[in-house]
Amino acid sequence: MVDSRIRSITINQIGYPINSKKIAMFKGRGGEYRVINDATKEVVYRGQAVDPIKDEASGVNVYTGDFSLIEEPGQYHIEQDGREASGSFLVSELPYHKLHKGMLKAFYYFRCGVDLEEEFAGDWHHKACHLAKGRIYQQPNTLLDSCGGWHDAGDYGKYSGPGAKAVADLLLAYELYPEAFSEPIPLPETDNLTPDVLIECRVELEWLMKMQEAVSGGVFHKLTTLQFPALDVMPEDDLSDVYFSPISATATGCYAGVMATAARIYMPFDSDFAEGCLKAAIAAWNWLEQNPSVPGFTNPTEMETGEYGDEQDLDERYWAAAELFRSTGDESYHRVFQALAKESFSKVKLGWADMGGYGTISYLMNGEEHVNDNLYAELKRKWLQEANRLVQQGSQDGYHISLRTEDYIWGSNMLVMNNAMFLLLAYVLMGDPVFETCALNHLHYLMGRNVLDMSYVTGFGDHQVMNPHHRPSVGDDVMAPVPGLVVGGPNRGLHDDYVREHLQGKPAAQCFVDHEDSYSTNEVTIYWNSPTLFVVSHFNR
Ligand code: G3I
Ligand code: 9MR
Ligand code: ZN
Repeated sequence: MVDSRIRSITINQIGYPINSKKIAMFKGRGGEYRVINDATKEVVYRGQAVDPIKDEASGVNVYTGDFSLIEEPGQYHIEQDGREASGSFLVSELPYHKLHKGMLKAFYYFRCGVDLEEEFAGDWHHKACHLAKGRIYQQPNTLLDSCGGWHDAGDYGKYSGPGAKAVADLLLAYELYPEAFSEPIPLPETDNLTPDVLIECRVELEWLMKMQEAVSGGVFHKLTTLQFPALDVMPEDDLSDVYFSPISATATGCYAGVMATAARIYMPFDSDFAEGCLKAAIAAWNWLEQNPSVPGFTNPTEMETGEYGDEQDLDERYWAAAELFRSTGDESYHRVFQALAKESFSKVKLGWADMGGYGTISYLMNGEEHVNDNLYAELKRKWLQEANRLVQQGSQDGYHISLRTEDYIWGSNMLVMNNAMFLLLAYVLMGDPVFETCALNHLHYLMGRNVLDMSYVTGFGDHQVMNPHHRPSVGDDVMAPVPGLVVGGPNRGLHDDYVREHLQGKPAAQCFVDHEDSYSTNEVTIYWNSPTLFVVSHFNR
């Protein structure tokens, strides 16, 4: 049952792994609390909520109650005299098993160009959408196949760079944590040989291949209608012409990066496909070499859909060089990578606009003995420095996450989950459990341990998002939204009319509303789901 009240004792609404730190947050007041076993109604633990932090981002005082001593699997809740009890949560070996499957299944729901059949999509089935050919914006008489892939978000646009970021997260999750994906979802194509995550990523990769201009190797920045359709339009009813926008260097760099990654990952499963990915990556790389300095993408005048503007393309080139080197061992990519590493752009970010972190981690994953050891040491030092900064930030935050007040921007939940992913990569490099614990705190925030007591994932948690800005969820006749979707989260910029009218003056972390009109706080995207799936994968093994 979904509860609409905001409770002041907040927890991860799914639960806690047995061997992890288990902490609840108490808003406004500390003191004695009790943990109750739901089944037996017995008090299994008494503790004190202590150490208040005056939390600027949330605008409240937050006390913590640590009940890590509970190690008996079960379903529990927390009570404190004089206020409403917390929600119920699970303590178990692998509490995020269902969440993990749901988050991977979410990508299936984002699929474009195929029937989502009832057998797999349940209540959220719908007919195939966006089957028509797309027009090249600069040559409107040329029509090309544009079918397939995933919708980007609550709209039906398909954007190359963000699509590549999402696939990169999933492939990295699979590369590091294959055991997390051992069980089929299942998907229509499940064959019990290829992991479902690779089946699902291939849907996007095959669409991305259609975004590459055959003659030049450059990649169209995006494929969208000129305007967004109305909010209640189902995908199969969105029949306006779609356009391939002009090529961009950022899209081409991302494409080269993700195709080179795929070439490596798919080789054991389908060598023809893997070789095709490598060819595609090299063709994109050649375009980049021939176009060393390109202005950032801006929407052509009549196009009002997402811009994904990004002036800096060196980070995408850096990622591409790293992946091409890693997948081929060819020193020429290594030389370019080393040269790009001297340029000034962030080497430690994982956003759709900032792909430098993917280049760095790819290089580090070669192992010290296979690369330039000075550069290896320098990049590793940078990674650890940033990870330590995040831990430090988390220790000062009322809800134990690494966002500062100014970080509550559009898609703040991407920062939450990117930072968690970043910390887990630091844990892979260093083995220091501090990074793992801090990463898990970010998942606890996402799943309800936050000032709004809100699970920011549809379909999961007892106080979950119910009204995302997501056209299929608005346009269908089903009460519940499509499950497994991560929404953008609090955005202090108040970037849409609904929040401008209702949330003036709120603290940053409270600038969120579960209303379908609030696209700047309550939309969903593939690249907010993807780092979350990475993080949940780590904890699902
Ligand atoms: O980076 C700056 C930061 O330096 C500054 O302090 C802060 C202050 O607001 O702004 C930051 O920039 C923000 C940027 O996202 C960061 O990624 C912008 O304000 C913010 O407007 C921008 O929002 C983007 C939004 O499109 C509007 O362009 C989101 O990241 C991006 O996820 C979102 O993407 C849309 C697509 O266009 C269309 N499809 C749906 C999708 C999700 O809403
Ligand atoms: O639905 C659109 C969403 O996907 C975008 O992220 C957002 C910002 O570009 O725009 C939304 O579309 C709105 C448009 O910008 C303004 N009029 C209302 C639209 C939502 O119904
Ligand atoms: Zn579609």
